[in-house]
Amino acid sequence: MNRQIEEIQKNILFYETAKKQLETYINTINNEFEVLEDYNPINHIKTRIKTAESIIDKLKRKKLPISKDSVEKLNDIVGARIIVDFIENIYELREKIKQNKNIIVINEKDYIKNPKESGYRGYHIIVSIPISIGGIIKNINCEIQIRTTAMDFWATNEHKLNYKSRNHIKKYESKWKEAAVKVWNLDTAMNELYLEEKKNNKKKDNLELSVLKLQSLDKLGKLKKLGENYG
Ligand code: 0O2
Repeated sequence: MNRQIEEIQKNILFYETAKKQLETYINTINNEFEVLEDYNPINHIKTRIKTAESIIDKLKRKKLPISKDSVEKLNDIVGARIIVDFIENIYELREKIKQNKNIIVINEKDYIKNPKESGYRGYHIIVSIPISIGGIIKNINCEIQIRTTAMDFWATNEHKLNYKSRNHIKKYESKWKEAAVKVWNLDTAMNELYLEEKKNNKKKDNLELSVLKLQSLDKLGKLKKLGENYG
């Protein structure tokens, strides 16, 4: 086991650097929302590098041999989780990520429209980040998970008690699914309110814009009159 862990740790510098890059890109997007938009949907951001034990667990679950090659096939050694307020924000954020020229999107999985059998919901984006160390360039795939606070509430609890638990008990699976449906109902109700607010704000913005336009036209008219008087 120790030798396998050593092997994995040789690559750690690449993963550490990719994690820093990913953090920079995500923070830029966060600042973009903060400065350029009226509303920042990002609640919080977490980044992590998968532990060697968790990597080995995953390889076993996927029935892959425990080797450097298999590890390099995993897309989520470096991961970021972004928690947003409402379902709609997930898709707004996805657009921002795709617009960012530094981020190369490899794959997307919409577990919101197609939830997992367990009831899990979230939006996963696999991105590739080229990292150059000691003359070697490696494209490191990283996983960005986007969830609402409600989805994260369910997933975090389920992860602790069920998903990773050695005492995983089948009879509780339906209870977790039921809880996931309840969380989803709450999430969609909140999302409807968000969409309503967004619509109202747009109307208000349009109205304010029209008033501003009228004011400018009025000023122009007055200026024109002044010009005529001097002409
Ligand atoms: P951890 O401990 O969270 O890191 P792939 O071969 O790439 O298609 P993979 O890598 O299993 O398959 O990707 P998938 O299924 O798209 O996403 C896996 C990650 O999503 C998990 O990572 C979890 O973080 C999360 N996830 C998926 N299903 C569930 C679920 O039923 N419950 C919870 N709580 N989380 C889930 P890891 O590495 O399995 O675990």
